[in-house]
Amino acid sequence: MTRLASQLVLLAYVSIRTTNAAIHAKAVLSGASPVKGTVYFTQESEGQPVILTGHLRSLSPGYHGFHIHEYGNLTSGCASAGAHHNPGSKAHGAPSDRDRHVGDLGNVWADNNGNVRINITDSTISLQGTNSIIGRTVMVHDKKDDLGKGGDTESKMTGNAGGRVACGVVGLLPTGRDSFKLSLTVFPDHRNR
Ligand SMILES: *[C@@H]1O[C@H](CO)[C@@H](O)[C@H](O)[C@H]1NC(C)=O
Ligand SMILES: *[C@@H]1O[C@H](CO)[C@@H](O)[C@H](O)[C@H]1NC(C)=O
Ligand SMILES: [Cu+2]
Ligand SMILES: [Zn+2]
Repeated sequence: MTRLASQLVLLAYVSIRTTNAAIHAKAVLSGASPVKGTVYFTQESEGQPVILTGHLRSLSPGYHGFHIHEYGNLTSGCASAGAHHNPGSKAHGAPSDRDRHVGDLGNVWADNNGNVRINITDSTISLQGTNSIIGRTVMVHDKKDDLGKGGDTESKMTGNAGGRVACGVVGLLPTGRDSFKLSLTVFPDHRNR
C-alpha cells in the first residue's frame, strides 16, 4: 500500500470509530427509603443492545420491579417520574415480551443482605432515538413485578410492583471506551433473574 492509501484507510477507520462512538450513561439511585445504588448504561452504537451494570443496596431480600419511568423529574421524589416509559402505548410486560413498555426491565434480585448486582442486556431501550432513556428515570420498586401476568388491570399497567423505593435520572457520561471498561470492572460479579 502506498503511504497515501494507508493514511486514507486510517482516516476512514478513525471517522467510523467517531461516528459509531459508544454511548455511556449513569444513574445514581436514592429515595425516601434507605435504598441506594448506581447503574451504568452502555450502547456500542444505535441499534445495538444496551448493557446495564451496577449495584443496589439495602433492599428487602428477593425480587423487585425495575423500570425506566418517563420523566427525569424528581421534584417530589420518585413520585414525580411519571409512568413507565411507553412511547408505543403498549401494555406492561416482561423484558422478553414483544408487547411491553420500553421501560419494562423486569426484576432485579436482592440477596439476604439486600444487595443487588445488576447485569442486564436489553435490546428495546436505547441511549438514542425514540426509545432513548437519557433524561428519564430508573426506578426500583418495593415488590416483585408480575410482568403483566397477574391477571388484573394493574398487572397490565405496572406489574403490581408496589411502592417506589429508589430512583435516579439517567445522565450522559463522556463518550469513549474507558468509562465502559470502568463500569464492567467496578462490579465484576453480577447476578440477575
Ligand atoms: C415535576 O413534578 C412536580 C411534582 O410532581 C410537578 O408539580 C411539576 O409540574 C413537574 N414538572 C414538570 C416540568 O412537569
Ligand atoms: C453479564 O451476563 C452475561 C450473560 O448475560 C455474561 O456473559 C457476562 O459475563 C456477565 N458480566 C459480568 C460482568 O458478570
Ligand atoms: Cu416502575
Ligand atoms: Zn411497564
